[in-house]
Amino acid sequence: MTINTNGLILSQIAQTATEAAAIASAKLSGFGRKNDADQAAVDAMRRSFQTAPFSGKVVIGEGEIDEAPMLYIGEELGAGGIKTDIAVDPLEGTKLCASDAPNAMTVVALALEGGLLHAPDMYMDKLAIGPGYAPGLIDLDLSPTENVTRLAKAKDVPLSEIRACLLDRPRHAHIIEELRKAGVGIRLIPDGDVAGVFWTTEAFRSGIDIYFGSGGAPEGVLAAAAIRCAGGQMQARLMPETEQEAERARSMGRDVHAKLTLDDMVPGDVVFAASGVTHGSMFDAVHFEHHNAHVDTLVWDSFNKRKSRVRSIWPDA
Ligand code: VTB
Repeated sequence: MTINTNGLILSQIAQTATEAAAIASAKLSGFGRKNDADQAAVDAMRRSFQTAPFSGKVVIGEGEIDEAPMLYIGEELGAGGIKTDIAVDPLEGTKLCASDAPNAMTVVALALEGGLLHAPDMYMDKLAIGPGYAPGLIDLDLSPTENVTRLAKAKDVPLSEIRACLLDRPRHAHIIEELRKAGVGIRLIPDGDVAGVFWTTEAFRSGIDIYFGSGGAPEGVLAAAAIRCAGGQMQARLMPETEQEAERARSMGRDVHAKLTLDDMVPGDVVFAASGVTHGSMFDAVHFEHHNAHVDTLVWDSFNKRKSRVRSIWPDA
């Protein structure tokens, strides 16, 4: 067994960052203060990156430098070491956390420099399934009916045993209607499509086989990191809504209408880590007991093809 030390180092850095952010935001779960919960996650994550043994640069973060003082795109972090691209969603589902609703989590993806698509902040259409299927099984250019029919056939189950996940938004009404007609079950989520896509990587645990619909492009790249690690399939397409957004996509070297493959979004090896904040389909909530914080984390390291589920206990949290 050859061990890739970059994968090991980045796994540790990613895990520490998602755990620190999860503990900080969990202290504010259920208090109706989504901005405070988000800020706590951002502060904790940034602090953990500052002392980490790498030379990191944020490529997907809280926004441009003029709109986000911390973890902004281009911010350089770390105590020196491997040149790393950082993608973060310090608190995915700020509203979920504020109302102590299920599935708020903290997310980090780390790749060597150039290993992650610098996705502009706009909508992205997403389609994803987990591992174990023949390459090319699903396609964004096929109808939802065709995609679920192919999936059911490949899984050797009736359509009624397929579960699809979508963000609960009026813009998805036509997909929902079509999937209902096709006869698959649907989980509509109020927020958090990184989790929605990520769930397909462990359908046996989450109950979700396929993810459909549009959400944030940065969230799409983070989710693509998980799909890549898991050996699943994902396609996406940027959805600029204004000429300004289209121009922004072009200026970042993006063909606005191109179908993005997993290799376009995550061209290199990557580490994906996520920790649960509130309880949910993949994680337990952070649990505080006798000043200790118990945190549930999943770390995936494609450098070493290693997946770890970790339950850490942090003292004096
Ligand atoms: C999306 C999704 C995120 O917020 O950005 C969504 O990718 C906002 O979408 O996971 P709407 O504009 O439709 O509200 C999340 O759900 C949570 O940050």
